[in-house]
Amino acid sequence: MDIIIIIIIIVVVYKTSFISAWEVKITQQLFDDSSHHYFSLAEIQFFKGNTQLDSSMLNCTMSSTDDFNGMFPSHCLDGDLGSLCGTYPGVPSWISVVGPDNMTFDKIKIYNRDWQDTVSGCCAYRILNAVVTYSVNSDVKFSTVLRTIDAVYEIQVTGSSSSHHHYYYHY
Ligand SMILES: [Ca+2]
Repeated sequence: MDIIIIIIIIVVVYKTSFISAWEVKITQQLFDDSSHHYFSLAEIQFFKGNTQLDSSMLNCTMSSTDDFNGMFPSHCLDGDLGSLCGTYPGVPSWISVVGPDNMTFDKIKIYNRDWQDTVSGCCAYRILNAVVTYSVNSDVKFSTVLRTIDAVYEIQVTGSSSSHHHYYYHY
């Protein structure tokens, strides 16, 4: 009897923790090895107003990890704009960030690889045509396509809709 109760509690806690999560997923819809449509990003940040969410409360996973170059998933959220997270060539790529439902945000910032100089730097084009999807409890609230090659992408999140803005850094 006690074991049954414990199992029920575990199931309830598991389901509650699963349900109370949001996910932002960046998916490369193209898959072309010759064009290197996988990811290498510098950072993904979330803001409520001007306040950045505590990234230590978020979790990043990826479709694969470029271990050889040390592009671990944690590097998407480590606050270091010089450390890269990256997937490995050869598989369709996605990068997912999951956070608790009580951490709300209204802006996502995605720092592309070599965001300081996307012209002479490496590989900014890899993110082109990626789809950014925001979902709560696996229910998709919006998705937007990154149709330009930018240094930093800003995605405004308002209610169930979004607007996609982008801008460039100039040095
Ligand atoms: Ca980083």
